[in-house]
Amino acid sequence: MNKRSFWLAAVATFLLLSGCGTKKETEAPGETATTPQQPGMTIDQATVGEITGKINFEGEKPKVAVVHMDQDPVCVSKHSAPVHVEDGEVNTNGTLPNVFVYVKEGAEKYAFATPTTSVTLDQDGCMYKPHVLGIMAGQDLHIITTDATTHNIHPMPMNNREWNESQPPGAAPIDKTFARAEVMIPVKCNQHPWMKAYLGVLKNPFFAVTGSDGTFTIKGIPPGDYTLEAWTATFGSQEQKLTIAPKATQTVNFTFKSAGAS
Ligand SMILES: [Cu+2]
Repeated sequence: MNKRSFWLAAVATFLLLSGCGTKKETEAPGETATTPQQPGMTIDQATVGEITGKINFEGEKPKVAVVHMDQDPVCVSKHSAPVHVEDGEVNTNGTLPNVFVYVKEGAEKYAFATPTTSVTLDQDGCMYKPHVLGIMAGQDLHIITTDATTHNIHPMPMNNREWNESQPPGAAPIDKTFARAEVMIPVKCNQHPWMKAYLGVLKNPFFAVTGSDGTFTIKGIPPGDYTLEAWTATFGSQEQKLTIAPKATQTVNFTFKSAGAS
């Protein structure tokens, strides 16, 4: 190697190394494992505001199928009325339940401690309760069963470790964590093909799931610019940008349409 090519190689090596360093610092949120102790801005609780809104639905309501549990009499015996598929369900007031609404962008600069409380996923009547739930990366997911039959919980992540575990009647709860942000992780039961849940894993605590009135409220958000996403299992996802002023309540509504509606 002559002197010139030595220096070229040295410069190239330096550029390569410094390039790698820059990439790491600008890594998109959700791509790295959670480190609760990572530095970040603390939130001034005196200035926080909130986002509230409603998830509306326009068009013809889809007909939701009845769940057939005949393969397991234990499941059937827990229900006195027909059970309907929860995906595609529309509330009587024309809003959507089970919508995961969350701050997708804008909260990355803050430090959030991993909650010490757990989030419970129950298996009751061979249905997951709740159907859609939010949890923070690293937070405990506490899985319980009140059914006299064996379930096999099987989350199917793209960005976290996949696993499946059996839980026979009377078994101890199963506790799990998800290291990385991921919206959404579908959960199925390997024993009962109709059982479905969705898990939204975030690095921030700014999320909510709509219920039978289709509304949501997310509190404790510092003033700033954000992207809010509303995720649905059936009708796609929508985003809106918004600005929260100090101590302000910002209303953000979404409208989803049935397939075929314009
Ligand atoms: Cu099951």
